[in-house]
Amino acid sequence: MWRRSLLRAGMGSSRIAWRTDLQRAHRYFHSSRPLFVVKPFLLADIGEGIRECEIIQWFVQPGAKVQQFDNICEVQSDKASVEISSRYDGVIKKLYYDAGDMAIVGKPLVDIDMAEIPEDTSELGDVSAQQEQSKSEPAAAQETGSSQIRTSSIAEGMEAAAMNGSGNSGRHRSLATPAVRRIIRERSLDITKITGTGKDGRVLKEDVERYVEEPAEADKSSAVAAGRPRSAPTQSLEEETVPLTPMQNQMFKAMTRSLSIPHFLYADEAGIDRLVTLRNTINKNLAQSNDSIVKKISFMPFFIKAVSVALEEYPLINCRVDLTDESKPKLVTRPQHNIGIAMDTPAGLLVPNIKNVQQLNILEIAAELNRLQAAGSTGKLSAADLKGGTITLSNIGNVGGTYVAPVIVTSEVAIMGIGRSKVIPAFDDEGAVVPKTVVNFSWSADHRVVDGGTMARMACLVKKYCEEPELLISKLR
Ligand code: CO6
Repeated sequence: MWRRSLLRAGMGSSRIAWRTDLQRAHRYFHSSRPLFVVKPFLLADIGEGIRECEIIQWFVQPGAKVQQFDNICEVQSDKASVEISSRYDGVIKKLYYDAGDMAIVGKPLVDIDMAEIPEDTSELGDVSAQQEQSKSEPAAAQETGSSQIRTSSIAEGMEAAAMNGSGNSGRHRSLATPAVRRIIRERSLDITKITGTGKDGRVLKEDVERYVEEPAEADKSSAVAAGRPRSAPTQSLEEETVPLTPMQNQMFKAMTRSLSIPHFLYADEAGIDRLVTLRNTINKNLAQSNDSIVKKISFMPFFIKAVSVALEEYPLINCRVDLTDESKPKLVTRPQHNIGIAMDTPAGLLVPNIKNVQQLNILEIAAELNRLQAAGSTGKLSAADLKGGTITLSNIGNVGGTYVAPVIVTSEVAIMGIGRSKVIPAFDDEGAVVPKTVVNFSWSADHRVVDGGTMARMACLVKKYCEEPELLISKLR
């Protein structure tokens, strides 16, 4: 999904440049081959200012023969996963990284020996053949003589990985199609721990699903890293060191950057009985309506709209801090209310945003929230869904917990936390005890640019719109 937008953002043009280069290299290759010998193949600039990428997996190992455009490895940056293909024909001499390492843009990825093309290629792992095989699914129809060579070289690759004791650091991970690998990555699983039941041990989608339901004992450590609950108590009392999942790596970097922001927390309680009544009325009607694509709404669309309407009065809370010139910090105002929603997905925390909330009504917000939730739960959020947020809401209420102190990202100046609503005893105007539905709203703001008074006033307005939703509705266009 990210790959598509990355291609649009620049990969496409760099591929074209490579191709022209290639054509030149190809001609040269045939006329003066001995001059090239071993050539380091550098990790090219993949755009968007990306300086390093994680090596997700290698498709080659030392000794493998490659041709131009054969895939060498798959890398993952902050924004996308990309398959890197060879610019040259030759034989891989050296891999500079293990899977899981961070590769630096502009530095060597592999060494390719362009002179060493053996006469009898059947002795080498043929990468193009391996890739062809791993792309075709199901693989049952591979019966030709050449496919036997492929099969053995793939088997060698897997054996080598096993001999390396290769978990994440293996040089050549187990077989799976790119689609299955993506599912594995999104769920932060380790492919080497999943028993593949496809041809030559290929990991199939159903193997992943079976594994998720009943993870093998050996994978307890990756379950720990991904923060999933353990299904059974472990016998081992030894400490383990496990790598961060790709999602944790991103979270680690984003939250480390957030440390540069001096946060303050402001919290209050809102009584939402009228909102509960309004929502019930709307949901009753939606359930009977054939017109609406939304069949039920949660409280979130109201909270989101309340924030957007309040932002009209407090645009500072929708700004970002521009530190391009650190000696002269600036504020960038943003007319769009692209409201980020912290989402608890199978892959971990993701924050897609609903664009231009200022132009949407409650049902339109609900429809977009449903779309993002469905995309989040199936690993289909796009780069566009994740980019461009201007403020975030983090509702922990569906998971549980009354209070939350959320953390701001560097492209925003505030975030709202929402706890689980509950019914408490309260006094009415006559002093009688009555049931009251309350929810805790908390706000973290960047104290470099937002003062407590401004945040409190904005928070009180959001609370008012949630306590008196008729007022919110009166503001809708
Ligand atoms: N109170 C009571 N009930 C709630 C609440 C609250 N706050 N929120 C949801 N729910 C109910 C909701 O009404 C649904 O119940 P029914 O109406 O009976 O169907 C049910 O929980 C499920 O709601 P759902 O989650 O499907 O929809 P909702 O629109 O409320 O929330 C979401 C969407 C994407 C926000 C949510 O699904 C989600 O992923 N929340 C977790 C967000 C998260 O992980 N935040 C932590 C980020 S890290 O902030 C952070 C500082 C740290 C802690």
